[in-house]
Amino acid sequence: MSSEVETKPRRILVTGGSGLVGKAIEKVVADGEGLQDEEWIFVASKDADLTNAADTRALFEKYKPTHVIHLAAMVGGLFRNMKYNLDFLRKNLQINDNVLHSAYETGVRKVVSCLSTCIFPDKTTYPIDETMIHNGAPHSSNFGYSYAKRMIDVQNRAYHEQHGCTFTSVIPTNVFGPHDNFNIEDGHVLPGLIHKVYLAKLNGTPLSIWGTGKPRRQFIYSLDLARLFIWVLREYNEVDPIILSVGEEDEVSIKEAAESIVSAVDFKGEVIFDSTKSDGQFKKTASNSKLRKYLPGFQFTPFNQAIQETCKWFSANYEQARK
Ligand code: NAP
Ligand code: GFB
Repeated sequence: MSSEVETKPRRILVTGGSGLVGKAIEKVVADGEGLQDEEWIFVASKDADLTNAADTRALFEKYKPTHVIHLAAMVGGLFRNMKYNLDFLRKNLQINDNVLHSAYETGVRKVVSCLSTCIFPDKTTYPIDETMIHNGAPHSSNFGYSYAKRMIDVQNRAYHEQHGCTFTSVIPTNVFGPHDNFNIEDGHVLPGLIHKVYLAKLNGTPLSIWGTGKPRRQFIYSLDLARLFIWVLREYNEVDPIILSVGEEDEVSIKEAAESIVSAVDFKGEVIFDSTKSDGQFKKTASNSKLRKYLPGFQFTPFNQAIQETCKWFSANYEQARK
């Protein structure tokens, strides 16, 4: 495992710093995983609209980062993607091109960007691995987001080939945790169900799980992903992406995930399945064997414990949570 040539001090700019993953990295750094000679800067759209090239360049001129963790994106669950594939495509293409080009122009030493396990080909063999990103069309529900994200991998290769840039990317599976987007229409499944079960318990109404509950997902706790991101920033120097996910054996059905939430909040009411709603992709089982080669001993937080912590956070922060 070669680590980047030690060049200190480091000023690390985290785009998308106010979001689910950004807030997790901020907490892990604040809890002591930051190093003496690292300055961490977390930015959001109020600091710069990264769809705007001039705003993006001004942000990089202002902070002059040596390293960038690039999280900023238009993000959403299945149902938001199905509604706005063009917006997901255009906005994410704009954000990614502006961030990567400003990083190159201002001499950033390393950029770690973010793909997703939902961008892989829909018709594929399993488990999915890092070599398969471009082997076919993504699922129709989120083709806009998927193609924009796949281009990050192409851009990284182009900056490396033409300018020798160390621009790489990680491929997280579905992420959840505190500071998620709990909006029921636009958010992802776990925050959506956590919000719905909170209201069902409060109002004595049934919990509605969308779809059949049969699709399968691997879920990674945001705080675990944060620790892995910091490792990638410091130690991983391949241009090729690396999947950051729990193992195939940790894949659960949507129904099982919902049962974990119901038990975490001790919901006793009726649970119904609304099969008029789409199931989306049935599965996107990803292999984490490349990660395991680098970090054989990394411990993921047990799923039920992570669900309990997230439900507790949501209930304690209901007023200010994104919903
Ligand atoms: P999130 O909670 O929705 O946060 C998105 C972040 O991007 C926010 O800080 C937001 O700033 C910022 N942003 C959005 N548009 C922007 C713009 N035009 N200019 C500047 N900043 C902008 O997203 P997340 O779940 O943390 O996702 C972070 C990264 O992980 C994304 O690249 C996403 O594609 C990837 N990912 C997420 C998942 C998942 O399940 N959540 C799975 C795989 C990969 P404001 O708060 O100011 O709007
Ligand atoms: O997290 P999610 O919205 O997106 O999960 P994907 C959708 C699955 O959960 C479908 C079921 O099978 C839904 O029928 N589901 C059940 C629900 N109840 C709910 C609910 O209350 N809310 C939601 N949202 N789903 C996304 C991609 O796919 O994965 C994005 O579209 C992104 O681009 C994300 O990359 C990580 O996991 O299906």
